[in-house]
Amino acid sequence: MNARTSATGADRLLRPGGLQLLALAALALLVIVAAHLFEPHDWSRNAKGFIRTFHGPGFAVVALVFVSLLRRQGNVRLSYLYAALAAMLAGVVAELAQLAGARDADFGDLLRNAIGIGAGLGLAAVFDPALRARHGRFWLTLLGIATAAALVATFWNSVTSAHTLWARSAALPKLATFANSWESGLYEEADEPTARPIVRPADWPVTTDDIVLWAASTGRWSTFLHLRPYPDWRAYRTFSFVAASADKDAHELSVEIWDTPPSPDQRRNRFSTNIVVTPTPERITIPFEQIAGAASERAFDFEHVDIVIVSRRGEGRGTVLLDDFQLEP
Ligand SMILES: [Ca+2]
Repeated sequence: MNARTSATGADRLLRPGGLQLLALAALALLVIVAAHLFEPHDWSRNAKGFIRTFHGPGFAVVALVFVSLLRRQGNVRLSYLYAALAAMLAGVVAELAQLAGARDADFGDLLRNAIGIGAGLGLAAVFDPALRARHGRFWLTLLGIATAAALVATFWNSVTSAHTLWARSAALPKLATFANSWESGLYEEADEPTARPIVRPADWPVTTDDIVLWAASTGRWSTFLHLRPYPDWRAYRTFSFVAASADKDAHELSVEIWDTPPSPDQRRNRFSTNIVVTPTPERITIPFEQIAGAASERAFDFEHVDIVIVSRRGEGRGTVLLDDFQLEP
């Protein structure tokens, strides 16, 4: 007797036919495209970055689901091949859909997808009884190692990014002290690659930790720090940090604090002030009333503070020390 005709309803669900597979694939594609077009405008930059790290893990799950469905159809190797092709194709369609949307299409994303798909399929293959019966210990071990490497590569960014987000909120009211390696994830966007944490000088006023940020400029208007701070500042009244010239000259710095526009067609509020730093370290304090004064057509949004930028005005070379960015009640 034909096993298919005697299949129970549950069996049929577990062994879907061609039409059901097509319907499931269409549904999966819809979910994947929707996830790619999801762009919450008032999220902080780091939170947006965090959801982007789900590219690899998302496609690992997609590939795992695809291959589990296809494996019930029969041919073992073809199931893996078709699952890989279907998942890659879904990724390409999702990237193309982004061309019309707010987010950018990205070839790097396709590479991350591919590694994620490899991780998902590898995981399925390692535990696949048909493959385990067919291949020897050597190939299974090799597959296991490759799968473990792909899984680490796939989940690494999500884990470190989640840790940075968690540590950043746990560190409040400190915004950046430069003493923790996770903080580098908050200011890595600085366009001057010359900023680096160093051991604090002997006479430094902040003694809660031993590290300050040393930053150099080589030309005009160099950005020393491009900080993506914890965004919700509503419980505080003052923003402050410690700064000093790291050479014998005084330097004029520009401090900018931007909020996030509530929608892409609205402009952000940009607070900007200039300060002079000398070799003697000083705490620069900026009350929120001053920042609120920069608001144009809407109030400054202290719930969604986006970026703090410290840059240098003027020409020529200059080095500064920055430390202990914090909020105060
Ligand atoms: Ca410090």
